[in-house]
Amino acid sequence: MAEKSRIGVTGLAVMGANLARNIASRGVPVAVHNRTTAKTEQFMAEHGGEGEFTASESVEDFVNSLERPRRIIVMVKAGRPVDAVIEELTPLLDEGDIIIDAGNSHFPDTVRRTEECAANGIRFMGVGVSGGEEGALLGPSIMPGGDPEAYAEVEEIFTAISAKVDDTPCCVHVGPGGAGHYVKMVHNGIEYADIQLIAEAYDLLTHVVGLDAPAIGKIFEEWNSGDLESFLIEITGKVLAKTDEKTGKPLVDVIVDQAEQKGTGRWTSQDALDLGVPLTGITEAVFARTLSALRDERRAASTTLAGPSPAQKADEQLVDDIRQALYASKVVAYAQGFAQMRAASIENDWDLKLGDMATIWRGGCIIRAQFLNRIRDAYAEHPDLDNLLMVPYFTEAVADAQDAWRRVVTVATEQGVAIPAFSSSLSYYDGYRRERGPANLIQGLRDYFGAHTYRRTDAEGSFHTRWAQDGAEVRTD
Ligand code: NBP
Repeated sequence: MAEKSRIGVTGLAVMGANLARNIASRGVPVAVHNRTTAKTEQFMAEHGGEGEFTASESVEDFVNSLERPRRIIVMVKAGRPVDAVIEELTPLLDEGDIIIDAGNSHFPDTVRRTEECAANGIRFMGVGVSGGEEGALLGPSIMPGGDPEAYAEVEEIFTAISAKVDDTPCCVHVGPGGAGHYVKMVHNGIEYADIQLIAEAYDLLTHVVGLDAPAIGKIFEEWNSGDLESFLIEITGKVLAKTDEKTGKPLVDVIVDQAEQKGTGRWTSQDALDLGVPLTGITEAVFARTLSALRDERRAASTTLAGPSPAQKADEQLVDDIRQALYASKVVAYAQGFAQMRAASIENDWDLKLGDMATIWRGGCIIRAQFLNRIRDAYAEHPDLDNLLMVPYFTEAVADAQDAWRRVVTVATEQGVAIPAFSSSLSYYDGYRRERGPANLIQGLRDYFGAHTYRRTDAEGSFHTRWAQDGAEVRTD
Protein backbone atom coordinates (compact mmCIF):
# COMPACT_ATOMS: atom_id res chain seq x y z
CA MET A 1 0.00 0.00 0.00
CA ALA A 2 1.26 3.49 -0.86
CA GLU A 3 2.52 5.61 2.02
CA LYS A 4 -0.11 7.95 3.42
CA SER A 5 0.27 11.70 3.01
CA ARG A 6 0.78 13.89 6.07
CA ILE A 7 -1.60 16.57 4.88
CA GLY A 8 -4.13 17.11 2.09
CA VAL A 9 -5.21 20.11 0.06
CA THR A 10 -8.59 20.21 -1.65
CA GLY A 11 -9.20 23.12 -4.02
CA LEU A 12 -6.43 23.50 -6.55
CA ALA A 13 -7.08 26.97 -7.94
CA VAL A 14 -4.15 29.35 -7.67
CA MET A 15 -4.00 29.56 -3.86
CA GLY A 16 -4.53 25.86 -3.11
CA ALA A 17 -2.12 24.74 -5.82
CA ASN A 18 0.60 27.06 -4.58
CA LEU A 19 0.09 26.10 -0.92
CA ALA A 20 0.32 22.41 -1.86
CA ARG A 21 3.55 23.08 -3.80
CA ASN A 22 4.95 25.09 -0.88
CA ILE A 23 4.23 22.23 1.56
CA ALA A 24 5.69 19.60 -0.76
CA SER A 25 8.81 21.71 -1.28
CA ARG A 26 9.54 21.23 2.46
CA GLY A 27 9.67 17.46 1.93
CA VAL A 28 6.15 16.84 3.29
CA PRO A 29 4.03 14.30 1.33
CA VAL A 30 0.82 16.05 0.21
CA ALA A 31 -2.48 14.60 -1.01
CA VAL A 32 -4.22 16.79 -3.59
CA HIS A 33 -7.80 16.94 -4.81
CA ASN A 34 -10.09 19.29 -6.71
CA ARG A 35 -13.83 19.10 -7.43
CA THR A 36 -13.14 19.24 -11.16
CA THR A 37 -10.66 16.46 -11.86
CA ALA A 38 -9.18 18.17 -14.91
CA LYS A 39 -7.64 20.73 -12.56
CA THR A 40 -6.02 17.99 -10.48
CA GLU A 41 -4.64 16.40 -13.65
CA GLN A 42 -3.30 19.72 -14.83
CA PHE A 43 -1.70 20.30 -11.42
CA MET A 44 0.01 16.91 -11.52
CA ALA A 45 1.16 17.43 -15.11
CA GLU A 46 2.70 20.79 -14.28
CA HIS A 47 3.96 20.26 -10.73
CA GLY A 48 3.73 16.55 -9.93
CA GLY A 49 7.50 16.23 -10.14
CA GLU A 50 8.18 18.97 -7.59
CA GLY A 51 7.49 16.78 -4.55
CA GLU A 52 5.69 13.79 -3.10
CA PHE A 53 2.09 14.32 -4.25
CA THR A 54 -0.76 11.81 -4.17
CA ALA A 55 -3.58 12.90 -6.46
CA SER A 56 -7.12 11.59 -6.06
CA GLU A 57 -10.13 11.89 -8.30
CA SER A 58 -12.72 11.11 -5.62
CA VAL A 59 -13.09 12.64 -2.17
CA GLU A 60 -13.13 9.08 -0.73
CA ASP A 61 -9.72 8.25 -2.20
CA PHE A 62 -8.40 11.64 -1.11
CA VAL A 63 -9.49 11.05 2.50
CA ASN A 64 -8.11 7.50 2.45
CA SER A 65 -4.74 8.73 1.22
CA LEU A 66 -4.16 10.69 4.45
CA GLU A 67 -2.52 9.57 7.69
CA ARG A 68 -4.48 10.03 10.94
CA PRO A 69 -5.48 12.33 12.40
CA ARG A 70 -6.29 13.55 8.92
CA ARG A 71 -5.28 17.12 8.23
CA ILE A 72 -7.23 18.59 5.32
CA ILE A 73 -6.69 22.10 4.01
CA VAL A 74 -9.78 23.39 2.21
CA MET A 75 -8.81 26.14 -0.24
CA VAL A 76 -12.02 26.79 -2.15
CA LYS A 77 -14.06 29.90 -2.82
CA ALA A 78 -15.32 31.45 0.44
CA GLY A 79 -19.01 31.03 1.27
CA ARG A 80 -21.24 28.11 0.21
CA PRO A 81 -18.41 26.10 -1.40
CA VAL A 82 -16.70 25.73 2.00
CA ASP A 83 -19.91 24.30 3.51
CA ALA A 84 -20.34 22.01 0.50
CA VAL A 85 -16.82 20.61 0.97
CA ILE A 86 -17.33 20.13 4.73
CA GLU A 87 -20.61 18.30 4.06
CA GLU A 88 -18.86 16.01 1.62
CA LEU A 89 -15.91 15.31 3.89
CA THR A 90 -17.77 14.85 7.19
CA PRO A 91 -19.19 11.32 6.68
CA LEU A 92 -15.78 10.13 5.49
CA LEU A 93 -13.78 11.42 8.46
CA ASP A 94 -13.02 9.94 11.88
CA GLU A 95 -13.13 11.42 15.37
CA GLY A 96 -10.31 13.93 15.86
CA ASP A 97 -9.60 14.55 12.17
CA ILE A 98 -8.92 18.19 11.32
CA ILE A 99 -10.52 20.35 8.61
CA ILE A 100 -8.59 23.55 7.97
CA ASP A 101 -10.39 26.30 6.06
CA ALA A 102 -7.55 28.45 4.75
CA GLY A 103 -9.65 30.69 2.49
CA ASN A 104 -11.02 34.15 3.21
CA SER A 105 -14.09 33.02 5.15
CA HIS A 106 -16.15 35.46 7.19
CA PHE A 107 -15.42 34.78 10.86
CA PRO A 108 -19.06 34.20 11.96
CA ASP A 109 -19.15 31.35 9.41
CA THR A 110 -16.01 29.96 10.99
CA VAL A 111 -17.58 30.09 14.46
CA ARG A 112 -20.64 28.23 13.12
CA ARG A 113 -18.56 25.63 11.23
CA THR A 114 -16.40 25.03 14.30
CA GLU A 115 -19.53 24.15 16.28
CA GLU A 116 -21.05 22.03 13.52
CA CYS A 117 -17.83 20.08 13.02
CA ALA A 118 -17.36 19.62 16.78
CA ALA A 119 -20.84 18.05 16.93
CA ASN A 120 -19.50 15.45 14.46
CA GLY A 121 -16.23 14.92 16.38
CA ILE A 122 -14.21 16.86 13.81
CA ARG A 123 -11.76 19.57 14.76
CA PHE A 124 -12.19 22.66 12.59
CA MET A 125 -9.65 25.42 12.12
CA GLY A 126 -10.19 28.78 10.40
CA VAL A 127 -6.85 29.95 9.12
CA GLY A 128 -6.09 33.31 7.53
CA VAL A 129 -3.49 33.15 4.75
CA SER A 130 -2.14 36.33 3.20
CA GLY A 131 0.35 37.02 0.49
CA GLY A 132 -1.55 36.30 -2.71
CA GLU A 133 -0.39 33.58 -5.03
CA GLU A 134 3.32 34.31 -4.64
CA GLY A 135 3.03 34.28 -0.85
CA ALA A 136 1.19 30.96 -0.91
CA LEU A 137 4.02 29.45 -2.94
CA LEU A 138 7.07 30.99 -1.31
CA GLY A 139 5.93 31.81 2.22
CA PRO A 140 2.70 33.49 3.30
CA SER A 141 1.77 35.12 6.57
CA ILE A 142 -0.43 32.57 8.34
CA MET A 143 -3.03 33.40 11.00
CA PRO A 144 -4.31 30.09 12.40
CA GLY A 145 -7.41 30.09 14.60
CA GLY A 146 -9.12 27.21 16.35
CA ASP A 147 -8.51 24.52 18.93
CA PRO A 148 -4.87 24.81 20.18
CA GLU A 149 -4.52 21.01 20.25
CA ALA A 150 -5.54 20.81 16.60
CA TYR A 151 -3.04 23.56 15.83
CA ALA A 152 -0.30 21.53 17.53
CA GLU A 153 -0.93 18.84 14.87
CA VAL A 154 -0.19 21.26 12.01
CA GLU A 155 2.17 23.74 13.65
CA GLU A 156 5.33 22.19 12.26
CA ILE A 157 4.06 22.26 8.68
CA PHE A 158 2.53 25.75 8.97
CA THR A 159 5.61 27.37 10.47
CA ALA A 160 7.79 25.61 7.88
CA ILE A 161 5.81 27.00 4.93
CA SER A 162 5.30 30.51 6.33
CA ALA A 163 7.42 33.56 5.54
CA LYS A 164 10.31 34.26 7.93
CA VAL A 165 11.58 37.61 9.15
CA ASP A 166 14.84 37.54 11.14
CA ASP A 167 14.34 33.75 11.37
CA THR A 168 10.96 34.26 13.07
CA PRO A 169 8.08 32.49 11.28
CA CYS A 170 5.16 34.69 10.20
CA CYS A 171 2.77 32.20 11.75
CA VAL A 172 1.45 31.99 15.27
CA HIS A 173 -1.67 30.48 16.82
CA VAL A 174 -3.98 33.50 16.96
CA GLY A 175 -6.78 32.25 19.20
CA PRO A 176 -9.78 29.92 19.34
CA GLY A 177 -12.86 29.72 17.08
CA GLY A 178 -13.10 32.50 14.53
CA ALA A 179 -10.03 34.42 15.78
CA GLY A 180 -7.78 33.51 12.82
CA HIS A 181 -10.26 34.63 10.19
CA TYR A 182 -11.10 37.71 12.25
CA VAL A 183 -7.48 38.80 12.31
CA LYS A 184 -7.17 38.09 8.57
CA MET A 185 -10.27 40.23 8.01
CA VAL A 186 -8.73 43.16 9.91
CA HIS A 187 -5.47 42.61 8.01
CA ASN A 188 -7.40 42.99 4.77
CA GLY A 189 -9.23 46.04 6.15
CA ILE A 190 -5.92 47.69 6.97
CA GLU A 191 -4.77 46.79 3.45
CA TYR A 192 -7.78 48.76 2.12
CA ALA A 193 -6.79 51.80 4.22
CA ASP A 194 -3.12 51.56 3.17
CA ILE A 195 -4.08 51.38 -0.50
CA GLN A 196 -6.57 54.26 -0.23
CA LEU A 197 -3.97 56.49 1.45
CA ILE A 198 -1.51 55.70 -1.33
CA ALA A 199 -4.18 56.52 -3.92
CA GLU A 200 -4.91 59.86 -2.22
CA ALA A 201 -1.19 60.74 -2.18
CA TYR A 202 -1.02 59.85 -5.90
CA ASP A 203 -4.08 62.01 -6.61
CA LEU A 204 -2.54 65.01 -4.83
CA LEU A 205 0.84 64.55 -6.52
CA THR A 206 -0.97 64.38 -9.87
CA HIS A 207 -3.57 67.13 -9.53
CA VAL A 208 -2.07 69.56 -7.06
CA VAL A 209 1.68 69.15 -7.54
CA GLY A 210 1.21 68.46 -11.27
CA LEU A 211 3.49 65.43 -11.71
CA ASP A 212 3.08 62.59 -14.20
CA ALA A 213 2.92 58.90 -13.27
CA PRO A 214 6.62 58.05 -13.84
CA ALA A 215 7.72 61.05 -11.73
CA ILE A 216 5.35 59.99 -8.94
CA GLY A 217 6.68 56.44 -9.28
CA LYS A 218 10.19 57.77 -8.53
CA ILE A 219 8.88 59.60 -5.46
CA PHE A 220 7.34 56.37 -4.14
CA GLU A 221 10.61 54.58 -4.82
CA GLU A 222 12.38 57.18 -2.62
CA TRP A 223 9.70 56.97 0.06
CA ASN A 224 10.26 53.24 0.23
CA SER A 225 13.61 53.78 1.91
CA GLY A 226 12.22 55.70 4.90
CA ASP A 227 9.50 55.26 7.55
CA LEU A 228 7.06 54.21 4.84
CA GLU A 229 9.15 51.24 3.67
CA SER A 230 6.67 48.51 2.80
CA PHE A 231 5.57 46.12 0.09
CA LEU A 232 2.66 48.36 -0.99
CA ILE A 233 4.83 51.50 -1.32
CA GLU A 234 7.40 49.44 -3.26
CA ILE A 235 4.85 48.08 -5.75
CA THR A 236 3.24 51.52 -6.11
CA GLY A 237 6.57 52.73 -7.52
CA LYS A 238 6.58 49.78 -9.93
CA VAL A 239 2.96 50.16 -11.05
CA LEU A 240 3.42 53.89 -11.71
CA ALA A 241 6.62 53.27 -13.66
CA LYS A 242 5.01 50.79 -16.07
CA THR A 243 4.46 51.89 -19.68
CA ASP A 244 1.50 50.55 -21.63
CA GLU A 245 2.76 48.63 -24.65
CA LYS A 246 -0.28 49.50 -26.75
CA THR A 247 -0.36 53.26 -26.29
CA GLY A 248 3.09 54.15 -24.95
CA LYS A 249 1.36 55.96 -22.07
CA PRO A 250 1.85 55.13 -18.39
CA LEU A 251 -0.28 52.00 -17.82
CA VAL A 252 -2.11 53.58 -14.84
CA ASP A 253 -3.38 56.31 -17.17
CA VAL A 254 -5.29 53.76 -19.25
CA ILE A 255 -6.67 51.71 -16.34
CA VAL A 256 -10.36 52.40 -15.55
CA ASP A 257 -10.75 54.28 -12.24
CA GLN A 258 -13.25 51.88 -10.68
CA ALA A 259 -12.00 49.84 -7.72
CA GLU A 260 -13.45 46.41 -7.06
CA GLN A 261 -13.69 44.59 -3.75
CA LYS A 262 -14.37 41.12 -2.47
CA GLY A 263 -15.92 42.10 0.87
CA THR A 264 -13.29 41.76 3.60
CA GLY A 265 -12.96 45.56 3.99
CA ARG A 266 -16.72 45.90 4.26
CA TRP A 267 -16.86 43.11 6.87
CA THR A 268 -14.18 44.88 8.91
CA SER A 269 -16.17 48.13 8.92
CA GLN A 270 -19.45 46.36 9.66
CA ASP A 271 -17.88 44.62 12.62
CA ALA A 272 -16.38 47.88 13.89
CA LEU A 273 -19.88 49.38 13.85
CA ASP A 274 -21.17 46.39 15.82
CA LEU A 275 -18.34 46.66 18.34
CA GLY A 276 -18.63 50.45 18.61
CA VAL A 277 -15.02 51.02 17.60
CA PRO A 278 -14.21 54.15 15.53
CA LEU A 279 -12.66 52.79 12.34
CA THR A 280 -12.66 55.76 10.01
CA GLY A 281 -9.58 54.97 7.87
CA ILE A 282 -10.73 51.53 6.72
CA THR A 283 -14.35 52.57 6.40
CA GLU A 284 -13.54 55.61 4.28
CA ALA A 285 -11.41 53.34 2.11
CA VAL A 286 -14.40 51.03 1.57
CA PHE A 287 -16.66 53.99 0.75
CA ALA A 288 -14.05 55.44 -1.61
CA ARG A 289 -14.15 52.19 -3.60
CA THR A 290 -17.94 52.28 -3.71
CA LEU A 291 -17.84 55.92 -4.86
CA SER A 292 -15.31 54.98 -7.55
CA ALA A 293 -17.75 52.36 -8.79
CA LEU A 294 -20.34 55.09 -9.62
CA ARG A 295 -18.47 55.92 -12.80
CA ASP A 296 -21.43 57.03 -14.91
CA GLU A 297 -22.81 59.20 -12.12
CA ARG A 298 -19.38 60.76 -11.56
CA ARG A 299 -19.06 61.48 -15.25
CA ALA A 300 -22.37 63.38 -15.22
CA ALA A 301 -21.51 65.16 -11.97
CA SER A 302 -18.10 66.23 -13.27
CA THR A 303 -19.75 68.61 -15.72
CA THR A 304 -22.57 69.66 -13.40
CA LEU A 305 -21.22 70.16 -9.89
CA ALA A 306 -18.97 73.14 -9.24
CA GLY A 307 -15.47 72.88 -7.76
CA PRO A 308 -12.74 75.41 -7.06
CA SER A 309 -10.56 76.76 -9.87
CA PRO A 310 -7.51 74.52 -9.92
CA ALA A 311 -4.18 76.17 -9.23
CA GLN A 312 -1.19 73.88 -9.21
CA LYS A 313 1.49 74.27 -6.59
CA ALA A 314 4.57 72.51 -7.84
CA ASP A 315 6.68 72.83 -4.75
CA GLU A 316 9.08 70.49 -3.01
CA GLN A 317 7.61 71.22 0.40
CA LEU A 318 4.22 69.93 -0.62
CA VAL A 319 5.70 66.62 -1.84
CA ASP A 320 7.28 66.05 1.55
CA ASP A 321 4.12 67.22 3.32
CA ILE A 322 2.20 64.53 1.43
CA ARG A 323 4.72 61.92 2.57
CA GLN A 324 4.23 62.99 6.17
CA ALA A 325 0.44 63.09 5.85
CA LEU A 326 0.55 59.59 4.39
CA TYR A 327 2.64 58.33 7.29
CA ALA A 328 0.52 59.98 10.00
CA SER A 329 -2.72 58.74 8.41
CA LYS A 330 -1.24 55.25 8.17
CA VAL A 331 -0.38 55.31 11.87
CA VAL A 332 -4.02 56.23 12.59
CA ALA A 333 -5.35 53.44 10.35
CA TYR A 334 -3.21 50.85 12.17
CA ALA A 335 -4.08 52.33 15.58
CA GLN A 336 -7.76 51.94 14.71
CA GLY A 337 -7.36 48.40 13.31
CA PHE A 338 -5.42 47.24 16.37
CA ALA A 339 -7.96 48.91 18.69
CA GLN A 340 -10.66 46.96 16.85
CA MET A 341 -8.80 43.66 17.33
CA ARG A 342 -8.41 44.48 21.03
CA ALA A 343 -12.14 45.16 21.37
CA ALA A 344 -13.02 41.94 19.51
CA SER A 345 -10.61 39.97 21.67
CA ILE A 346 -12.30 41.23 24.83
CA GLU A 347 -15.79 40.73 23.39
CA ASN A 348 -15.08 37.14 22.28
CA ASP A 349 -12.63 36.13 25.01
CA TRP A 350 -9.92 35.37 22.44
CA ASP A 351 -6.91 36.65 24.37
CA LEU A 352 -5.30 37.96 21.17
CA LYS A 353 -1.65 38.89 21.58
CA LEU A 354 -1.58 42.02 19.44
CA GLY A 355 2.23 42.13 19.34
CA ASP A 356 2.13 38.67 17.73
CA MET A 357 -0.19 39.99 15.02
CA ALA A 358 2.30 42.74 14.19
CA THR A 359 5.07 40.12 14.21
CA ILE A 360 3.37 37.74 11.76
CA TRP A 361 2.41 40.59 9.42
CA ARG A 362 6.05 41.66 9.01
CA GLY A 363 6.61 39.19 6.18
CA GLY A 364 4.70 37.26 3.55
CA CYS A 365 1.56 39.39 3.57
CA ILE A 366 0.36 42.37 1.56
CA ILE A 367 0.72 44.91 4.38
CA ARG A 368 4.25 43.81 5.32
CA ALA A 369 6.18 46.88 6.41
CA GLN A 370 9.13 48.02 8.48
CA PHE A 371 6.80 49.94 10.73
CA LEU A 372 5.23 46.72 12.06
CA ASN A 373 8.43 46.26 14.09
CA ARG A 374 7.47 49.42 15.98
CA ILE A 375 3.99 48.07 16.64
CA ARG A 376 5.43 44.77 17.86
CA ASP A 377 7.76 46.68 20.23
CA ALA A 378 4.87 48.84 21.47
CA TYR A 379 2.81 45.80 22.50
CA ALA A 380 5.85 44.04 23.95
CA GLU A 381 6.16 46.94 26.36
CA HIS A 382 2.44 47.61 26.89
CA PRO A 383 0.38 44.44 26.14
CA ASP A 384 -2.87 46.13 27.26
CA LEU A 385 -2.39 49.30 25.29
CA ASP A 386 -5.69 51.02 24.43
CA ASN A 387 -4.37 52.88 21.40
CA LEU A 388 -1.08 52.82 19.53
CA LEU A 389 -1.08 56.62 19.32
CA MET A 390 -0.30 56.70 23.05
CA VAL A 391 3.08 54.96 22.68
CA PRO A 392 5.91 57.54 22.69
CA TYR A 393 7.26 56.47 19.28
CA PHE A 394 3.89 56.99 17.56
CA THR A 395 2.91 60.00 19.70
CA GLU A 396 6.07 61.74 18.51
CA ALA A 397 5.81 60.53 14.92
CA VAL A 398 2.32 61.99 14.57
CA ALA A 399 3.23 65.17 16.47
CA ASP A 400 6.16 65.69 14.08
CA ALA A 401 3.93 65.11 11.04
CA GLN A 402 0.86 67.04 12.13
CA ASP A 403 1.75 70.45 10.67
CA ALA A 404 2.41 68.89 7.26
CA TRP A 405 -0.72 66.75 7.60
CA ARG A 406 -2.86 69.84 8.28
CA ARG A 407 -1.31 71.70 5.32
CA VAL A 408 -2.11 68.78 3.02
CA VAL A 409 -5.72 68.55 4.19
CA THR A 410 -6.05 72.33 3.75
CA VAL A 411 -4.57 72.45 0.25
CA ALA A 412 -6.58 69.43 -0.89
CA THR A 413 -9.78 71.03 0.37
CA GLU A 414 -8.93 74.33 -1.30
CA GLN A 415 -8.15 72.57 -4.56
CA GLY A 416 -11.17 70.29 -4.46
CA VAL A 417 -9.28 66.99 -4.31
CA ALA A 418 -11.12 64.30 -2.31
CA ILE A 419 -8.97 62.91 0.50
CA PRO A 420 -11.44 60.98 2.66
CA ALA A 421 -8.82 58.85 4.41
CA PHE A 422 -6.29 61.65 5.02
CA SER A 423 -8.91 64.03 6.39
CA SER A 424 -10.93 61.54 8.42
CA SER A 425 -7.72 60.23 10.01
CA LEU A 426 -6.81 63.77 11.02
CA SER A 427 -10.32 64.32 12.41
CA TYR A 428 -10.04 61.09 14.38
CA TYR A 429 -6.69 62.26 15.76
CA ASP A 430 -8.15 65.64 16.73
CA GLY A 431 -11.23 64.00 18.23
CA TYR A 432 -9.23 61.40 20.16
CA ARG A 433 -6.88 63.96 21.71
CA ARG A 434 -9.71 66.16 23.04
CA GLU A 435 -10.39 65.87 26.74
CA ARG A 436 -13.85 67.38 26.25
CA GLY A 437 -15.63 67.16 22.91
CA PRO A 438 -19.06 68.39 21.81
CA ALA A 439 -21.05 65.25 22.74
CA ASN A 440 -22.47 67.13 25.75
CA LEU A 441 -24.70 68.98 23.28
CA ILE A 442 -25.67 65.69 21.59
CA GLN A 443 -26.81 64.39 24.98
CA GLY A 444 -28.71 67.62 25.65
CA LEU A 445 -30.53 67.30 22.33
CA ARG A 446 -31.31 63.62 22.89
CA ASP A 447 -32.71 64.42 26.28
CA TYR A 448 -34.82 67.26 24.83
CA PHE A 449 -36.53 65.28 22.08
CA GLY A 450 -36.49 61.79 23.56
CA ALA A 451 -35.97 62.07 27.33
CA HIS A 452 -32.88 59.91 26.86
CA THR A 453 -31.26 61.43 30.00
CA TYR A 454 -27.70 62.68 30.52
CA ARG A 455 -24.98 62.50 33.16
CA ARG A 456 -23.55 65.59 34.85
CA THR A 457 -19.87 66.48 35.22
CA ASP A 458 -20.42 67.41 38.86
CA ALA A 459 -22.72 64.68 40.22
CA GLU A 460 -23.35 60.94 39.99
CA GLY A 461 -26.51 59.54 38.37
CA SER A 462 -28.75 60.12 35.35
CA PHE A 463 -30.74 63.27 34.84
CA HIS A 464 -33.56 64.55 32.69
CA THR A 465 -34.61 68.14 32.21
CA ARG A 466 -38.29 68.83 31.53
CA TRP A 467 -37.22 71.15 28.73
CA ALA A 468 -40.60 72.03 27.28
CA GLN A 469 -42.53 71.94 30.56
CA ASP A 470 -41.32 73.62 33.74
CA GLY A 471 -37.58 73.43 32.82
CA ALA A 472 -36.76 71.60 36.07
CA GLU A 473 -34.12 68.88 36.26
CA VAL A 474 -35.02 65.51 37.78
CA ARG A 475 -32.81 62.60 38.74
CA THR A 476 -33.94 59.45 36.90
CA ASP A 477 -31.96 56.56 38.41
P1 NBP B 1 -11.22 30.67 -5.88
O1 NBP B 1 -11.70 31.53 -4.76
O2 NBP B 1 -11.32 31.20 -7.26
O3 NBP B 1 -12.01 29.27 -5.80
C1 NBP B 1 -11.84 28.28 -6.78
C2 NBP B 1 -11.79 26.92 -6.15
O4 NBP B 1 -13.00 26.64 -5.42
C3 NBP B 1 -11.69 25.83 -7.21
O5 NBP B 1 -10.82 24.83 -6.73
C4 NBP B 1 -13.13 25.35 -7.31
O6 NBP B 1 -13.24 24.05 -7.82
C5 NBP B 1 -13.52 25.39 -5.88
N1 NBP B 1 -14.97 25.25 -5.65
C6 NBP B 1 -15.98 26.11 -5.93
BR1 NBP B 1 -15.79 27.70 -6.80
N2 NBP B 1 -17.18 25.65 -5.57
C7 NBP B 1 -16.94 24.44 -5.03
C8 NBP B 1 -17.78 23.47 -4.45
N3 NBP B 1 -19.09 23.65 -4.34
N4 NBP B 1 -17.22 22.32 -4.01
C9 NBP B 1 -15.89 22.14 -4.10
N5 NBP B 1 -15.03 23.03 -4.64
C10 NBP B 1 -15.55 24.18 -5.09
O7 NBP B 1 -9.72 30.19 -5.61
P2 NBP B 1 -8.44 31.01 -5.10
O8 NBP B 1 -8.31 32.33 -5.77
O9 NBP B 1 -7.32 30.04 -5.14
O10 NBP B 1 -8.79 31.32 -3.57
C11 NBP B 1 -9.07 30.31 -2.62
C12 NBP B 1 -9.38 30.96 -1.28
O11 NBP B 1 -8.24 31.71 -0.85
C13 NBP B 1 -10.53 31.96 -1.32
O12 NBP B 1 -11.23 31.92 -0.11
C14 NBP B 1 -9.84 33.30 -1.46
O13 NBP B 1 -10.61 34.37 -1.01
C15 NBP B 1 -8.61 33.06 -0.59
N6 NBP B 1 -7.47 33.91 -0.88
C16 NBP B 1 -7.13 34.23 -2.14
C17 NBP B 1 -6.03 35.04 -2.39
C18 NBP B 1 -5.63 35.37 -3.79
O14 NBP B 1 -4.67 36.15 -3.95
N7 NBP B 1 -6.27 34.81 -4.82
C19 NBP B 1 -5.27 35.50 -1.33
C20 NBP B 1 -5.61 35.14 -0.04
C21 NBP B 1 -6.71 34.34 0.17
P3 NBP B 1 -13.48 23.79 -9.40
O15 NBP B 1 -12.12 23.82 -10.02
O16 NBP B 1 -14.12 22.47 -9.45
O17 NBP B 1 -14.37 24.90 -9.90
